[in-house]
Amino acid sequence: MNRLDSKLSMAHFYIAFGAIAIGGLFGLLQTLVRSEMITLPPSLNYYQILTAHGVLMAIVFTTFFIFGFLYASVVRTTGALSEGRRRCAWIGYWMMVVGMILGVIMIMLGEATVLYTFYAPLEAHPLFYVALALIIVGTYFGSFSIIRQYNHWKKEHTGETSPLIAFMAVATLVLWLIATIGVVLTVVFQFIPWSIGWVDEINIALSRTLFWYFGHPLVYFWLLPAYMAWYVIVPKIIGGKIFSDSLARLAFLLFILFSIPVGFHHQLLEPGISHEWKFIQVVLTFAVIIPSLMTAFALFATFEMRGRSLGGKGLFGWFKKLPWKDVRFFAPFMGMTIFIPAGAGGIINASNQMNQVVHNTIWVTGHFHLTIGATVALTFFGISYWLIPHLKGRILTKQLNGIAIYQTILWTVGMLIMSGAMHFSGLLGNPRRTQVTTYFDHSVASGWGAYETGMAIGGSLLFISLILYLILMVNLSFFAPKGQEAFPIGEEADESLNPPRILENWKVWIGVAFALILFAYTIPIIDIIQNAPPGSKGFKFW
Ligand code: HAS
Repeated sequence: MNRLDSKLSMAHFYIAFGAIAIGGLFGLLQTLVRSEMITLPPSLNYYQILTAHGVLMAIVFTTFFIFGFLYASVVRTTGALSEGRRRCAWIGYWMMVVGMILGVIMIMLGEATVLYTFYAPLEAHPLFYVALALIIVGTYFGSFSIIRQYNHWKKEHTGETSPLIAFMAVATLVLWLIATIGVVLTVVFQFIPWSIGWVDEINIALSRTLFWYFGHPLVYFWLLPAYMAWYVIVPKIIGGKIFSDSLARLAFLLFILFSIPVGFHHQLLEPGISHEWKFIQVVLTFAVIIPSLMTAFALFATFEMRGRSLGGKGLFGWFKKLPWKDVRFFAPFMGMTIFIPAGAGGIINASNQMNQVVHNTIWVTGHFHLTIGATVALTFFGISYWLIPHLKGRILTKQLNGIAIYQTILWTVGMLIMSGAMHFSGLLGNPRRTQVTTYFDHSVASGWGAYETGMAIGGSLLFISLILYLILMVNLSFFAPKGQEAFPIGEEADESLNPPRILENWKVWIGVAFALILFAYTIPIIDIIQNAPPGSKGFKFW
């Protein structure tokens, strides 16, 4: 990659590392406070650091890391960005940085203690919502630059199939662009006027519906870059092949179709939405599981083919042949393994009856620490172990690789302990989004103590792992020996197969996606607006 594009990607990664460092520290503090091992100084309150943790980890770390990775992937496979596209990307970057700084300042001033989902009627300072809007508009500049780059490649290579990873980057951004319509509408037309005081009340059901229209595809915006690495990069690292290029493209397209019209599965316990529409969106939620099952199938196939080609015998002999000592494979593999129980948890959440048991309990917090905090984060760690040295002209030495393996193990074990404790105590009814609750020493609540301690132990291991990770990142950025670390890009097992052209007909897929969205959302949203109860004024508790 040329120097200018490397610089662009690295600028995103530096912010991502800063965010995970501070956000991770807040995460540790939360587990220690909840388990009553420490009390915070009076200048900080639990909900403030909970908000900062959520925003820094789930919004800032992910978005900056993802854009850094998407730029690198597209540039690697379609060539350097033009001057104009690079400028556009930098404009987006600076908007995101300003938005991020503004948002964090508002949180630290105690003016935006609304958690990362900023649910109404909790009200923040208007500048917090402006900060969110800036981050999103910034991503539009970045998306524009990447999509233009892809289109340019397509024009110059008429009739050819685009590089798989560039196609995946564009699919991820198409999903993002359609999804953010919801959050932009609620932030611009509901939250900003309400927080400034231009209107007194907010329609809560509408704001949450628009939020979750965005909120669920948001989780696939986090997941799809991890899938890009699983489908395209991991096969090359293990010396194998991509099982099927067409299957991978189809999986990404199915995410565009099914990840958006499903937001009601986050609102199954909310009033004001009829059961029929919740039922329809639950059915669609089960449809969005299919591309993940396809992914699991394709990955097993890739691993088995490679293991057998190395002489693995019997039903599972191939398993032992995989390169376990290479962190570029080991870290994402741990992410995949954790995604099996994490995905099963998602299926439980999506099942209406079982959602009644787990909703608003710390089970859900356990679910998303296994998905985003483990599956996605471990894959991102795996990516950074080769991408950072690649961009900085350095190499991942054997010694650094060894430390990175320990970092991965610590993160995996820490996350399993912490999330396991969250899942179990959630089943007992332990609520999420609360500091500490004993319900006047109720017998069930007193059993949570052990789980809270488990969370603190898991959280502490995670923090140690995070420190190791940051040390490695500093090393790989500035001190590791100079050299050329590869940017692995896999090839399809059967290269004679050409993916059907329909897979790159974006008009068809975006058209079907909008049809599904209109079907799933039009009537319920009209209903929410027409039959709205009186709106709510804002509340600031902390
Ligand atoms: Fe979720 C809540 C349903 C996936 C993140 N989810 C959340 C929240 C977050 C989140 C952040 O239906 C909380 C939001 C909040 O603050 O309120 N989720 C699902 C479903 C899936 C799912 C059905 N979630 C994710 C992913 C996330 C994520 C991915 C982040 C990246 N989720 C829900 C529901 C709620 C929810 C409800 C609301 C709960 C409530 O009541 O509040 C599915 O996409 C999962 C499908 C996944 C699979 C697994 C496939 C496995 C693969 C690995 C293969 C492994 C290999 C390795 C090859 C079916 C691909 C081999 C290994 C060997 C050992 C051999």
